Amino acid sequence: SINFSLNEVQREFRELARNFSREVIAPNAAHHDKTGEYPTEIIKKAWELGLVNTHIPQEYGGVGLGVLDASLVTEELAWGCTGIQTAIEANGLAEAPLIVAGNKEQNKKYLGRMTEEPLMAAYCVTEPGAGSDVAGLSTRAEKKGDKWVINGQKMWITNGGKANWYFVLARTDPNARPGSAFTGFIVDADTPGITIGRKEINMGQRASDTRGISFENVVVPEENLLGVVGKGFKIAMSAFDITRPLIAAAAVGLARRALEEATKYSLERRTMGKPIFEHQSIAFILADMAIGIESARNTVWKAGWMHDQGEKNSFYASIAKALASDVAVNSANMAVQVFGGNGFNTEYPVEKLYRDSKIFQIYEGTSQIQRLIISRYLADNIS
Ligand code: CO8
Ligand code: FAD
Repeated sequence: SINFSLNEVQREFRELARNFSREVIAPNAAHHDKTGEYPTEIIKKAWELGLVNTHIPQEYGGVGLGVLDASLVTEELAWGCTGIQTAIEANGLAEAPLIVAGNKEQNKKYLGRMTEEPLMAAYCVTEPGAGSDVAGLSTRAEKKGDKWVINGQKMWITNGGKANWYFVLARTDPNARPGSAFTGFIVDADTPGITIGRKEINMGQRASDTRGISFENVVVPEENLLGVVGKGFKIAMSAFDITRPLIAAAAVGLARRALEEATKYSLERRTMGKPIFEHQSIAFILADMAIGIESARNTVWKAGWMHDQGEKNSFYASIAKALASDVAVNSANMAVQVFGGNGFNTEYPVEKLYRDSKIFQIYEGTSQIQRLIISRYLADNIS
């Protein structure tokens, strides 16, 4: 049976996140955008309410939300500020490989501590020389005795300077095909040999902490190897099955904010003797935004629901991510248009939404990469 209604627990979680976003995130968003200051206090409060690390299973002290349920929380947090939400969600991304492949001891140690203290974590895959082309990574890990030694550089790592530990993907076999050449490791951030770069100054989502990180002879114990040697590429990809629907949920949250701001403004601002809402070309912009938001949310829910049913959802996760990112960028762009000159000005909220929206088409796999995954699936599933 198909059912679009939320149960009581889902409604409660959404309400909790909505109120927190309205009362705590949104009023502070402009400050963190202007200063680039990391929203430590806000994250701490969100953590106390159970709005951070939502995927951690209950056996490790977490709330154990599925992807669909988590998407309800993410959309609300993103409504308030996607910079702050990205900092929060990066924890979920770092934790996903452990949820996919971690053993009990690893999960107890590294997921467990996230539920005991408001700590951050980071997912380190991208490098200066390879982002879309994960198979082209050059960071390597070599076995020396009963330890692994990691050398290489990572780039654009969200929470890079704030993390307590990292998920790191490194090449362990120079010759094997991607599916067997890489291994995932959990690396404590205070391990000698790790150097954290400066905070990058980005176009948007400026509350979030993005950095390069270099690894020089970083020694990692065997017990921090995730899953099986050589299977890291698949672990890293499987993490995206969980997190791409959530990135898409965040894009929906941003688009919804843009629509709400634009609708409100269009009912107040008057030209040619009437509110601009009464000019059909403005009203139809709002209608198009609503069409995009409703359809994107449906793809988010479907991709999340499939994952929660134990089905492989990569195709649907990429559809949700590609669609919602485009909807976010278009909606923010159109909100600026509806605001006219005020839309271009930092005293009004929509220019930030426009700057913040662009990254959705880039991180967690660019819009081109989502289309690559979608089109490959079509070719592989021809009847
Ligand atoms: N699940 C399991 N296995 C998979 C999956 C999957 N989803 N996808 C591929 N594989 C397997 C394949 O089956 C194959 O296995 P085998 O070798 O045994 O046949 C192996 O992995 C290699 O797969 P491909 O042949 O498809 O590999 P390609 O080199 O052709 O490339 C992609 C695949 C899809 C292009 C891949 O490289 C990709 O996804 N690139 C994009 C990278 C990306 O998304 N990076 C994001 C980094 S994180 C980030 O941006 C976070 C930002 C925000 C953080 C805060 C908010 C959360
Ligand atoms: P490239 O891969 O060099 O791509 C350049 C252009 O070419 C893009 O338009 C791309 O779509 C296109 N292109 C590339 N290959 C193909 C192809 N085969 N077919 C068609 N078009 C193609 N990474 C992490 O590991 N962890 C993080 O926490 C993280 N956070 C990030 C936060 C921010 C703010 C940013 C900017 C990036 C973050 N990233 C993170 C990295 C992000 O995932 C990559 O930037 C992204 O995957 C693109 O890689 P690239 O920048 O190397 O671009």
